[in-house]
Amino acid sequence: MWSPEYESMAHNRRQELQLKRLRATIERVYKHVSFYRGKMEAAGIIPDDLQSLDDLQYFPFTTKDDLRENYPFGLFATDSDEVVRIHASSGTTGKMTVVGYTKNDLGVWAEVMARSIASAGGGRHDRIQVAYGYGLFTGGLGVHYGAELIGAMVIPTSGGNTKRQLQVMQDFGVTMVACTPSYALYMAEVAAEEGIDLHSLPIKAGIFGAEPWSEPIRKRIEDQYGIKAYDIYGLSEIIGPGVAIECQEQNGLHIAEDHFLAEVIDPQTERPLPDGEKGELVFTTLTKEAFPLIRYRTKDLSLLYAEPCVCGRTVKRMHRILGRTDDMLIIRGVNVFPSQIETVLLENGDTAPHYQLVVDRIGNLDDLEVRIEVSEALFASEVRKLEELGAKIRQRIESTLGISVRVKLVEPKTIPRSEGKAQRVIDKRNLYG
Ligand code: DLL
Repeated sequence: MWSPEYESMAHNRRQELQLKRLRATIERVYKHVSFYRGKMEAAGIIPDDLQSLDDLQYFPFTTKDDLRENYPFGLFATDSDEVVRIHASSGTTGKMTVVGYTKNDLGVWAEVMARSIASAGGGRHDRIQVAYGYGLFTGGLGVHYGAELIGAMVIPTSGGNTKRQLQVMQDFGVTMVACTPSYALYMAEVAAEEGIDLHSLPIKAGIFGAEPWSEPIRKRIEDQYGIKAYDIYGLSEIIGPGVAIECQEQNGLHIAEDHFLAEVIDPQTERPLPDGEKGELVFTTLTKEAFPLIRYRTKDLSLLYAEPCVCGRTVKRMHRILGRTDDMLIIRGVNVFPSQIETVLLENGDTAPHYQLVVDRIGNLDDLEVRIEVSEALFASEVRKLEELGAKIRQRIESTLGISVRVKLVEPKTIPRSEGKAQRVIDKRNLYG
């Protein structure tokens, strides 16, 4: 364990620590963020009403829409001079979800990531290839600083350039890799094509997350590399990777509960559910300075276990993610909302508002096909015109999403109409097992 005093703390002592930190966080946001003050006032509640951890249920939730409405820095709780890093991820429409970190926040993040790496069996003797993207995405830099803190040799390859990744993996004696599970599968496929025997390499473990994956995918990765594959969970809003990770038991993800307080709620009634019941994960940050969040609705479905783990950690565990309450897709590690594509299509006068997204995994790579109906007049026009339109739409979607897509213009009235909720997305990947 990287921080045994926190990871295996007695239950009642942790609760005392959580309450102390929670009260300080709520007081801070009440004082410094008008959004929270307004919401608490509207709910007729003040920070002093929080006398126990249980009282948190009376405080208002925060949603991704709230982040969007306060874009970019409206929810920050410190002066911008204190902010030393920004990250961002896709929002539901045009606007990104922007998050900020003080020096102290980066310290907390490195700490929870160091714990995560240790939980996956890593330490200062390891050589960790970080093949999550570096940039606004939190994956690359998040793992990077945790790996440095632990004293490992960090190899920041970032995503892409698969042949070079494999060369690094072989030549540098990589012992751990961190990337999305789908990229791990793709690298294994390319390794097989290149005649690289992954089993002969010293690599022993991988830290995989940022997208849903299932037990069969874990088994496949473990077999193909001859490693243990650990599930790591996190989201930019809460900190990035490192919110929770599996231990050697691979039986639920240990939540860094001294920094992030987890609840599971019924997404319909919004009432907290007891441990063991499936619902939507809600997190409250306990130590974040620049961007604290109170009761953030993740839209990720899971359940919590309170029993201590045989590994000695006493924190609560969460089940691997079981689905989402919304239509967010994760395609090649990038969060994609159908509404982002819809926005692009509506800006374009030539297409009907009927579209469908077909997602599949071809080989080991995610593939997104955007099917769009065109108007009768356009469909009857020259092929060249249609091709130009397709290319234009593709470019716009790609620049919005940051991933490549295929656009297929289809005949009028061929996309099924619905009488209720339109089925915009056909996801053939079966990601949740
Ligand atoms: O994906 C942070 C991260 C980076 C986690 C590297 C793990 C490893 P976002 O881009 O904000 O942050 O996306 C967060 O990704 O709400 C989940 O829906 C999904 N997600 C993240 N980890 C997992 C996982 C990063 N292990 C969103 N299993 C979250 C399933 C995951 N879904």
